[in-house]
Amino acid sequence: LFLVYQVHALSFPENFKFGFATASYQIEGGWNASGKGPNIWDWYTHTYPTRIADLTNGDVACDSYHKIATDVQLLKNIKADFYRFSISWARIFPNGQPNNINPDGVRYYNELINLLLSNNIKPIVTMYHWDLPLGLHQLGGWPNIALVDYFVDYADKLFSLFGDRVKTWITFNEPSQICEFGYSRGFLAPGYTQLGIGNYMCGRTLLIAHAKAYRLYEKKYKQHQKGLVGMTVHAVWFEPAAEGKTYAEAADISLQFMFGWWEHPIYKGDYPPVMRKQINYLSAQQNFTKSRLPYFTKDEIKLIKGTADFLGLNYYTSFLCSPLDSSAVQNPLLSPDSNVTCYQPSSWQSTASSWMKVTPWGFRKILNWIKKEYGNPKVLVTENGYSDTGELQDCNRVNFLNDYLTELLNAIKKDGCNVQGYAAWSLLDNFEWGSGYMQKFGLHYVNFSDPNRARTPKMSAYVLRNIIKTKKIDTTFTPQGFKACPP
Ligand code: GBH
Repeated sequence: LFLVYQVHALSFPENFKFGFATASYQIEGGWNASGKGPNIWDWYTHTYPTRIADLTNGDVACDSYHKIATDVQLLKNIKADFYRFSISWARIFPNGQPNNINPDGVRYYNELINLLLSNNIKPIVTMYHWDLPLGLHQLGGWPNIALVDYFVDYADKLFSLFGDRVKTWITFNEPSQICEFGYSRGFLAPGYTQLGIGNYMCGRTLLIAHAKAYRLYEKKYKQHQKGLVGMTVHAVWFEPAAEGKTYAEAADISLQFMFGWWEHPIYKGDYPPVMRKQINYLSAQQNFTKSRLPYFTKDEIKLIKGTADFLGLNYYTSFLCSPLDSSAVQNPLLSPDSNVTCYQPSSWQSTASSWMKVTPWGFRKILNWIKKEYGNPKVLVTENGYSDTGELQDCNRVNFLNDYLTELLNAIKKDGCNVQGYAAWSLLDNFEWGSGYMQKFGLHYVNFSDPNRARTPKMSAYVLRNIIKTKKIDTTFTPQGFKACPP
C-alpha cells in the first residue's frame, strides 16, 4: 500500500524551476534617486493622490533600490531558482530618449544581476512593467505608434548592457492591463478613458514593439547570447455560467478578448476573428468611418507571428460568463466590446482584492486551453498569488499555494502541458497600484512604518521553500514556529 502511495505522490519534474516575481515601481522606491527620470506612476500618484485607495505612492515602497543584498538574501533563503524583476525604463533613459543614459541606473541593475548570479539565482527580466518614462507619455504614450521605435532602442540597450548575463527576457507585463486600464477604462496610469479607442491603439503599438524587439534579439544577439524572449499575458479562466451553446460562446469570446488579443497574433497571426468581427460590427453601428480595432498590414502580421520563445502566463482567478444581458454588470476585466457578462459567485472564497476569488481549478483549465489553442507552447508561469491584509501565519495563502500548485502539477503530469517554471507573486508585500499598500501579496511581510522597511518571512515562504526543496506538495507541512493550518 505504501508503495502505491509513493507512485501516486506526484512531484515536479527535475528541471522545473521555481522563483519569485516583483516589479520596479511596486518595490524599488528611489523615485528620484541618482539621475532617475519621472515615469507615469510618479506623475499619476503625485498629481492625483486620491486615485490610490490609501493615498500612498511608490516613492519609497520597499526601498529595494537600496536593498539589493537584503532581497537577494531572502531569495537565497527560500531556495529560489530564479528572480523575476522589472527594469525601470526611466532609470536607464531618464526622459525616455535614447541619447541620455543614467549610469547609476545601469550600476543598480548590474549589481542586482551579478549578486543573483553569484548566489546561483537566474535573473528573469521584465523590460516593461507599467512605468513609462513621463517624457514618452508627453509624446502621447502607448497609443502613439512612435513608441515602437523608442521601445526597440530601449530593448537594444538592455540586451547589450545585460544580455551577457540575462537569458530570459519578457518584453511586456500584461498588455491587456496596460491598454485596457491605462487608456480605455482609466483605472491605472495614465488613467485615460478613451473607451474602446485608446485600448486598441495601445495594443497595436505593444504588439509591434514586442515583435520588433524580438526580431532585433533574433538578428543581433541570439546567436551569441543564447537567450529567450517572450511576453507575459494576464489570463483569467472564463467558464460558461450555464449549459448550452451561447454560454460556451460567451466564455470563449472572453478568453479571446483578454488573452487571444495578444497570443493569437503571436501564435496564429492577426487578431482573433471574433474580436475583428465584433469590433467591426459595433464600430459600424456606432457610425465610425472605420473599425476601432486597427488593421495590421500583411507585413506586420508576418512580423508578429512567431515572436515567442515561451508564453509568460499570469494566472490568478476565474469568472463565470453569460451572453450580455443589459441589466447585468459587465466583467470589470473585459472590454465592453466583448458583449459578455461575467461574475464570480459570492460563495467562492474571497481575497483582499475585489477582482479575485480563489479558483485553483481554473489553473489546470487555462493551461489545457493554451495547450490546445496554441499547440502546447513552452509556458512559464510568471505570476500567481493571493492577497490578504498581511498576517504572518498566512494559512489562506498556504492553502492557496498548495491547491494552485496541485492543479499545475496535474496539468503537467496528467495532461502533458509544457510548463517549465512557476513564479510566486510576490517576493514582498508591495505597492499594489490603485489599491496602495492595503492588499498584500507578499510571501515576506514588509514593515512600511519602519524606515528600514524590515522584511519577515511569512509561513507561506517556508511552505513554498519546502515545495522547492522536495519538489512535492505536502499539505501537512508545518514550518517551525507556526501552527498547523486548518485545511
Ligand atoms: C498583476 O496583475 C500585476 O502584474 C502585478 O503588478 C500585480 O501586483 C498583481 O497582478 C496583483 O494584482 O481593482 O478594478 O482597478 C493582475 C491583474 C491588475 C487585475 C490590477 C486587477 C486592478 C483592477 N490585476 N487590476 S481594479
